Amino acid sequence: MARTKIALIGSGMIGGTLAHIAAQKELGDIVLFDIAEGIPQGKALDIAESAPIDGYGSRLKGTQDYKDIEGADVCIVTAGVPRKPGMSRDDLLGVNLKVMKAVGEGIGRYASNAFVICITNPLDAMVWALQKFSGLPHARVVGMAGILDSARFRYFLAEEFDVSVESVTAFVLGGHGDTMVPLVRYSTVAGVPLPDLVEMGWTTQERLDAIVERTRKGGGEIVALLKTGSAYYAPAASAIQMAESYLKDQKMVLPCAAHLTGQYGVEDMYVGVPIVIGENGVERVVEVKFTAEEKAMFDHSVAAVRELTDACVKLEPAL
Ligand code: TXD
Repeated sequence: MARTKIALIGSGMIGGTLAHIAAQKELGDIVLFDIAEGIPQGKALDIAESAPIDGYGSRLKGTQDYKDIEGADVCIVTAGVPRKPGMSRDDLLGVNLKVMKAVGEGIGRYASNAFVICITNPLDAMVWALQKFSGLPHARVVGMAGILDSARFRYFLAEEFDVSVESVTAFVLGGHGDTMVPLVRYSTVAGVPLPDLVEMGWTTQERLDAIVERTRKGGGEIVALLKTGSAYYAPAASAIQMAESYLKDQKMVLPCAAHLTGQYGVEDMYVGVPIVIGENGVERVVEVKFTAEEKAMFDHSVAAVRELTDACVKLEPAL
């Protein structure tokens, strides 16, 4: 049987962390790709040198050549540039859109059977463009954001209630960014919804609202602390969960940026919704009912994503 191959396109902070986790979990052999010479090779070698100590058999390789991703089963894309001082969101969009073009073409040429997970920001627009540039089916191109956003929400809630993070489930929808929609009604401690917990006196509405707000700004909180970059441990863990659900056909229900074809009233856009990930990629989009207030928040978030995809089309009319 052929060995499973995982290609990491972009070998920066998240890419390197992805390689380390994937190796420790023995998810497959790992190819680190980056345009920066030496970085993917150095990280691959460093992680490979820890294998005798930790005892895993994954093989690692660093490369600047797309040919090396040939036949990959999973591709995880973090390639791009972060926002630098003086750079507008549109500047970032333009630069990373060009990166998605190169990456999409590389994947389309050498790894057209892969399950592709995009992490590059602005996430919902980049995964939408990446799918088009790669030509891969929508069911095999997804974006990572919701797992991270809900993990942050779960962590903050677990701290608030002094319970295990594993007893907390959370439901976060919409685009990745300040307009994301944490759904308190569907978020629970051991099945008990958050509004009930407020009634039971576990917390107050004000404290819950503050936790929702902290979740929305969770990425910025880490950037403000690190100063030189954005989060990478939790984003990498989130993408690995998606890859694992696909490779092991676990059929986990996970909040991800998925292509919508009418669900939630959205056409041809990638937006964060709960999906089932199994051996066929996105096997189902879970469509829940909204209250009027939730629908308004979701629509507002979708409009923000639409603005970004429209900006992509202006820059790349072929999209
Ligand atoms: O929830 C989410 N989706 C996110 C997204 C959470 C956290 C961070 N998020 C975004 O992920 C972040 O805004 C970035 O767009 C990506 C990757 O974050 P990371 O922290 O890993 O960024 P780095 O360390 O700058 O790494 C990016 C690498 C770097 O090594 C570049 O040399 C490389 O991308 N790069 C390229 N590789 C291949 N091909 C091309 N064209 C290319 N351009 C840059």
